Amino acid sequence: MTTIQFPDNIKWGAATASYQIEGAASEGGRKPSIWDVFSHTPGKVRRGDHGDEACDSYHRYKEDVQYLKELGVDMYRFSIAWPRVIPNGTGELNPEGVQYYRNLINELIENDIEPMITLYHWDLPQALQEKGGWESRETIDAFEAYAKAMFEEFGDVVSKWITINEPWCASFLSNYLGIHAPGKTSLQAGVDVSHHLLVAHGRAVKVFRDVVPNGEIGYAPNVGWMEPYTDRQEDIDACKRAMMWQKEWFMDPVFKGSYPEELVQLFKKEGADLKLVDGDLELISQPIEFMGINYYTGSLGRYKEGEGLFEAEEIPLDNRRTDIGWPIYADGFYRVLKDLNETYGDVPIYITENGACYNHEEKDGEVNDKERIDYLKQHLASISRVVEAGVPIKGYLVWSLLDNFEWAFGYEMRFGIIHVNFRTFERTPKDSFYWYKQTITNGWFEV
Ligand code: IFM
Repeated sequence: MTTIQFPDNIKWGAATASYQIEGAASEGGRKPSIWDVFSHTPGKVRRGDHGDEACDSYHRYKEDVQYLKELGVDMYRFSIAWPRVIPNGTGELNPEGVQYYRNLINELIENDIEPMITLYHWDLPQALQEKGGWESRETIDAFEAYAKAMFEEFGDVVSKWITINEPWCASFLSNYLGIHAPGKTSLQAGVDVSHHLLVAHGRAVKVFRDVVPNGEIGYAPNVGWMEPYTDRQEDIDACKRAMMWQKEWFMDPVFKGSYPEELVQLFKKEGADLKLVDGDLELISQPIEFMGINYYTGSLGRYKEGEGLFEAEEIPLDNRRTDIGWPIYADGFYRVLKDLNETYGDVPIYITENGACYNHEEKDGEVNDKERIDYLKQHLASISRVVEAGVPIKGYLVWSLLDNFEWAFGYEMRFGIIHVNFRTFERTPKDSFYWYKQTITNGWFEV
C-alpha cells in the first residue's frame, strides 16, 4: 500500500452549474437562456432532454447543502443563472432571482461551506442572443453590468469568484463545432466569441477591484493534454498546435497580454480574423488571483495530413475510457499542470472541475461506482505529485456534486458523486461520495 497525501491547507470542494441542476426554468421571473431554446430544438440534445426541471435544486438547495455538509467540503462552486437575476440580459434586477442565490449563499455560510461563484456557465439570456449574443460587443457591456450587480449584491459575503467557465466550450464548441448552444458552425463566430468572452472577463475583473477590493477572482478554462506519439518533430508540432487551441489561445492573452501568433495566422488562413480593439489586451491581462483548471481527458497525438484544423490525430493511450467515451489519462493531468506552471509561472491554481462519467444506476439505496473511485484516485494522485513538484494547487473541486443535465448528452451521462433519479429527484450518495468524504477527512488515501 502507498499513501497519497495532501497538504493540510488544500481546500476540498464540489462543483455544479445553474442550468445543469436548478430546473424551475420559468419560475421566479426567470426567462429563457440560449440553452432553453437550444435544448427545446429537436435534434440538438439526446432524447430531447432539457433543463426545465433538471435536478430541481432550485427547490431542493437546502437538501443539497446538507449533502455538502455531510461530505465535509470546504467549498461549493455553483453558477448564477444570468436570466434568473436579469431576465432580459440588461436592465432591472429580478428580486426573486437574487433572493434565491442569497438564500443559497446564506445556507452555505451557516453550514461552514465557502461559496465560490461562477458568473457565466453558458446560460446566456436568450434576449441577448437575439441581439447577436457573444458575437456582439454589446454583450460584453451587458456582462460587465451583470457582474457588477452580482459583486454589489454578494461581494460582502462571497470572496471567491470565477468570471467565465470553459471559454473554449462557450466559443468554439458552441459557435464553430455547433455542438453546444447557440449551435453555430462558423469559425469566424468562434474566434469572435472567444475574444469577446476574454474581454468580458477583463471588464469584470476591473469592476471587481472597486467593488470587492479584498476578493479573489479568476476564470476556469478547460484543458486536455496531448502527448506526442513519437519524438518526431512533426508529432511534437502537431500536439503543440492542438494544445494551443485550448491552452495558449485562452491563457496567453490573460497571462502574457498577447494571442499566439501561429494560431492567429492559422485562423486567418481559414478565413477567420481576430478583431482586436485598442485596449482589449490590457483589459484581458489584468492580474487575477488564481487560475481555475478543468481537466477530464487526454491522449497521444500524431501528425496526420489534413486531419482537422491542426493536422493532429488523437490516439488514446490505451482502451480505458469513461462512459462518455473520453480516454482516461491521469498522467496528462500532472503534465498539463506542470506545463502551465512552467509557462505562466506560479499562478495559484484551483482545480475547478475534475471527475468522471459513469452511468451506474441505484440499486437498493446504493450506487457502486468503483470505476469513478478509481478515476478519482488516479487523478488525485496526479494532484499530489504536482503539489510535491512545487505547483501551487490551492484546491480541488470534484465535478460534480449531482448527476445532472450533461448538455448535448442530456441526462444519459452521469458525472455526480450523488445519484439523481430524474423522475422523483431522489438523491442517493454513491460509493464515490463516501470515498471522497473519507479522503477529505483524512487528507490522504491509500492505493
Ligand atoms: O458538465 C460539464 C460542465 O458543465 C463543464 N465542464 C465539463 C463537464 C463535463 O462535461
